[in-house]
Amino acid sequence: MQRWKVVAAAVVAGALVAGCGGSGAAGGGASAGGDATATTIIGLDTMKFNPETVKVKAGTPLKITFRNAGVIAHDLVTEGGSQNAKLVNVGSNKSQDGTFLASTPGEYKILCTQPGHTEAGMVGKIIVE
Ligand SMILES: [Cu+2]
Repeated sequence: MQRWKVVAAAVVAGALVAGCGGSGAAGGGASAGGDATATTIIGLDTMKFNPETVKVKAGTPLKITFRNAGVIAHDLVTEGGSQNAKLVNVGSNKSQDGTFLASTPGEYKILCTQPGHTEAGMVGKIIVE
């Protein structure tokens, strides 16, 4: 039992390191108004996503790294894409990766589905061009 826990912790640590390397290499997520294929979105206890808007070209998979910079749990769920990110119950200072893909230009919602958060304004959008 103890041994299993150690192995599991090592796997998680490895995944985190790999995740950091991946997003660093892809970069570009923060470039002003540019198209992104990988981006990091921060969740805040002020019921905001930062950034609130992300752009991507139609048919281009968008890798989203969602990092919770708050104290309470947050989600990042996209809607309407042919592939949606569903990152739920991300704890304080944790991050999760997901992929959004849409082939039809338009605006797609990003929601935090924790109780009351969408209603409190914890929404964003992906503009598919
Ligand atoms: Cu939230």
